Amino acid sequence: MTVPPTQDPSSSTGNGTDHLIEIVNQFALPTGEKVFSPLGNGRIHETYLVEQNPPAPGARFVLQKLNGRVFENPELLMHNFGIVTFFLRQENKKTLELIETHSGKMFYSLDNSVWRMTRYIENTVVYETIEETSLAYEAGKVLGDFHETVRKIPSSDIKAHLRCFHHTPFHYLNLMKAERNPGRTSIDKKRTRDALNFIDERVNLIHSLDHAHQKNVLNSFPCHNDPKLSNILFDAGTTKGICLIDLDTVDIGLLPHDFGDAVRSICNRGGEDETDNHVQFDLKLFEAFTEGYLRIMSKHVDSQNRSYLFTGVKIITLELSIRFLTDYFLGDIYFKTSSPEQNLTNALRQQQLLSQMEKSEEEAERILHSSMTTTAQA
Ligand code: GN1
Ligand code: MG
Repeated sequence: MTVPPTQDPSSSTGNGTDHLIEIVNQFALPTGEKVFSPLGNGRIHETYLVEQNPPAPGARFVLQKLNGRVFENPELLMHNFGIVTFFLRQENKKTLELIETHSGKMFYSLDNSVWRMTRYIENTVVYETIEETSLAYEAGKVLGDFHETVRKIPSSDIKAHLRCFHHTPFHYLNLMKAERNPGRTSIDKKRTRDALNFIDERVNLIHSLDHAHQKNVLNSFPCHNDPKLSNILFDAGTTKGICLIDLDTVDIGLLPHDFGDAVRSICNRGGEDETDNHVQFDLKLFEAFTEGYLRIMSKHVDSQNRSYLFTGVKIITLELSIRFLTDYFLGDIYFKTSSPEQNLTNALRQQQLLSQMEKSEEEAERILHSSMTTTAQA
């Protein structure tokens, strides 16, 4: 399923988007009337497509209101955004292009909100789910290309701005607190008990990557930290992978987390949401993604990182289930939701996905082994 680039554009002269005009006017854009429309299905930010009216070639932009609850430090976030996009451009890789404000700032602050503008990348699509292995292969190349470039950035150039973003034990602790002190009155006792039991049975997994990191078994480097399928752009004509978007989570991180998050979303043919089809972890998509990724990155994936790749896949799936469930208990304060049960259902869907991953683990490890060997020889 693709997400259309525009949905019912509303004119800047009406339809409840008037407040956006003042914001858009802060950015160094061509003059003239603009139309706005909601863009994409991100769970965190408000995102709009801004188009020139009448349309003009190359005059489409993406306006985002950053979620200040999630991203408390926009200066550091935008610093990382600047460094990463600079490095990518230097290596002739496609990436997001920032539109500065008239006063040369990277974002505009208004009433405790932060707004940021980038150029819309034309002739591209994003997918919520895929079936074709060729797309999974392309997605693997996109993440591989990204890692290959950002690993050259000195870690000290990247500013830590995400608190414990992929520290799974931290999320587990938050879940325990939320369960004891929920923010909603009506709780589905049966389904939450099942979900909690599932998590409790996997406490070792929760701590596994953290332990490895503490023992310096896994080195950290600049990561995307949210390379899910819908954060990857594909060429609308050729379906070649273009680049990763949504760079707000760029921070120092662990390779197995990025690898895992991409696999979690790309290889689930059922999709992430309660309204989607049945969860289905697809080893053919896994094989294609892995091949695309390792074709570029195998020379940089040491034996330690290699041995934790599938752990990364499982842990990020469990972690997202923990985060959805926590948000359910807290009353849907973090993720955008469109129904009261969505967070709980989505938590259970990630658990179904993890169960399938566990059943496929032996085969997945075999694929990783053979892909490492063939790509190293290529
Ligand atoms: C959020 O912003 P978006 O929709 O790309 C979330 C990710 C989750 C993802 C699940 C900052 O990503 O961590 O994996 O939803 N981003 C943040 O769909 O929390
Ligand atoms: Mg995001």
